[in-house]
Amino acid sequence: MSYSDEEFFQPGLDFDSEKFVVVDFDFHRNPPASLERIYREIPAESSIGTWQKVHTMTDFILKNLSARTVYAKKIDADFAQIKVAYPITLFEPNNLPQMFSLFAGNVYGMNTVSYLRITDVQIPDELVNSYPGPEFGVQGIYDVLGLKKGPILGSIIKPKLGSPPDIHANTAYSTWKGGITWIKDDEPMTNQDFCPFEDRITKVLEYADQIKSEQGRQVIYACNITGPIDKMLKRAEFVVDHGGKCLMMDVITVGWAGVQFIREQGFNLPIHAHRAMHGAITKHRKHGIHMRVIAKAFRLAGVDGIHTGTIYGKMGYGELKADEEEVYGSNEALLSDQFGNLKPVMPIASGGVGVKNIGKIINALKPHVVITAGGGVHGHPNGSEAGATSMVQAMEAAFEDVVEADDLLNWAKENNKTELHHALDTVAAGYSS
Ligand code: CAP
Ligand code: MG
Repeated sequence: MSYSDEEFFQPGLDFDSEKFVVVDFDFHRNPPASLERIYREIPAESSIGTWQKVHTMTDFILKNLSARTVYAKKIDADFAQIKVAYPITLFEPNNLPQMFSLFAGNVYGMNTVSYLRITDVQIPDELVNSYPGPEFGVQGIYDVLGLKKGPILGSIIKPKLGSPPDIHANTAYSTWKGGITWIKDDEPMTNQDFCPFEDRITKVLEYADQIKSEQGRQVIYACNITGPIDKMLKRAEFVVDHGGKCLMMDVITVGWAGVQFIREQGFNLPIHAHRAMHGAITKHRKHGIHMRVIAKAFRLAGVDGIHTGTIYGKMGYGELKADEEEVYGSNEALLSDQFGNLKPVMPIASGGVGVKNIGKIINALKPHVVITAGGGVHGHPNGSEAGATSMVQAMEAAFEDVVEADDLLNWAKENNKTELHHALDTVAAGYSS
């Protein structure tokens, strides 16, 4: 029988967790394949094996390099959960593409599984520490901003695309003026004819300097450098040369190698990781890769903040328990102090954030979180500055445990928070499906 070698299936094996990467898989079989066959096939096909014994296999390889299922739990006739231990020697240090080609590669294509989902990964410190990890991390971000802790309020320039550089920059200025600290380009905004990168960056950074002199506070503009690696390199250099304080990349579409490359150029700027397209990988409950695994991977690569969801916004499963599990699980992966010597990464909460739900988001995710709102700021009837101030006021209310919409309206009236009052009165101040 294919995959018959006992090495691939050793439930209860006593192994040194410092010498093995352990991957948690959920899988649904594709009949007639049996669960028992797949207990062996997944470790075999994601390490040294294939469907047929080969004359070139040696005992040494089989005994020392085979991945092995060390735990298997049958949930029902078609669904099982397994843990597969991979000898650390299978992994090239500091190489994310190879890591995912190994345990998240061919196994997804096998015709014996109908669904396959990686739900977690445990990586020994020896391998974790072969990666650079974040240069700044949570504390480094606070240091750049001169803050003791979060939450940090942010915004995304809207419309998502289309504004020319001067409008884009002026929107950023108004939003900072209203009290927001962290401004980012939207994920598909890179270097289009309607808003050339260098013109946009220059104009926005001029306003960042103006805010610093007017308000005496450091603000952040996360400049989206997303693109082919040579273009990202030039764009990052441009941001550095013009006094920028933060680089942004769409890390899923840029890819493991692109992120590792930019991180290892040593630009000495925080990296804001947008996760556009993650839903194609993380969203299906039976198939794909849990966001906490993606979060761990980009912590290895060395981003300083990454989007992981809001629980209460427009992204996610639209089911509270599932959204809590995903966001809390991902943020724990980012903030855990049990991840080699790597610094913690700042969770970024975005998507459908408005004055009506930011209080719940703050209470769920504080203190270490950047919360960014696009529509929730720029949809304010009195403009972006008022929208920004309404978000600041909603955060003040949350610190006084005033979170629910009706209480917020009374609080706004009693405390003469007109921008929040208007936001609550006149706009859908928080996404609802
Ligand atoms: C939010 C946003 C964010 C996504 C990211 C957008 O805008 O700018 O990119 O929400 O989602 O383009 O939709 P709004 P996630 O504030 O107007 O919703 O953080 O889940 O990856
Ligand atoms: Mg966006």
